[in-house]
Amino acid sequence: MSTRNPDFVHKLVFLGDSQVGKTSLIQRYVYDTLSPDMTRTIGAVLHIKTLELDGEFHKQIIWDLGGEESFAQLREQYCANASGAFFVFDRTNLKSLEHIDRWLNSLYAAAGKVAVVAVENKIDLESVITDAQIRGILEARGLKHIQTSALENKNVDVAFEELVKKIRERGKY
Ligand SMILES: Nc1nc2c(ncn2[C@@H]2O[C@H](COP(=O)(O)OP(=O)(O)OP(=O)(O)O)[C@@H](O)[C@H]2O)c(=O)[nH]1
Ligand SMILES: [Mg+2]
Repeated sequence: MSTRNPDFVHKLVFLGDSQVGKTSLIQRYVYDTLSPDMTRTIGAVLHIKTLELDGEFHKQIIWDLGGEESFAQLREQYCANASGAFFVFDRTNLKSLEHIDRWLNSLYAAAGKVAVVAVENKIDLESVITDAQIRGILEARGLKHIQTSALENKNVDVAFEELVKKIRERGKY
């Protein structure tokens, strides 16, 4: 796969509160591992993975952005020319979903109305958020939602495929 030049290059950013599992999802997707001693992401960390979809090669430049408030300004710079974004929330933490507009507003302000996929992470754990709450918040914002577990490797690759498809569809029209 790496020997062929990509047909497309996408810059993807990971948004969402600290500790929702952004780094874990990326680690799982890119390296198929999960470090037991994961620490908070300081600033921004780059990862690259190529995805083949319908015979086309999509090079994904993946920015893992630390979710802590103190990195807000830095995140804005990394969002500036993003092709798409993941908004990740943690199903054991309602606030991480309720904070959605902070994340989307700063993304859209920096990058314009780019493609977004919402990710409900930690589905291996009991949820404290009802389906109605999730639907209410996400549908009102026109977002599709993927349920993942970085820990158990559930649907992580599906989330990336969804985002690349969404970016690709927008590019066609
Ligand atoms: N049970 C469970 N725990 C998870 C899952 N994904 C991540 N975690 C745990 O959640 C904690 C936070 O994960 P991180 O990936 O560091 O979170 P983050 O969003 O990158 O946090 P910041 O870098 O501070 O923004 C860690 O203890 C992970 O092991 C999951 O799918 N299931
Ligand atoms: Mg992190």
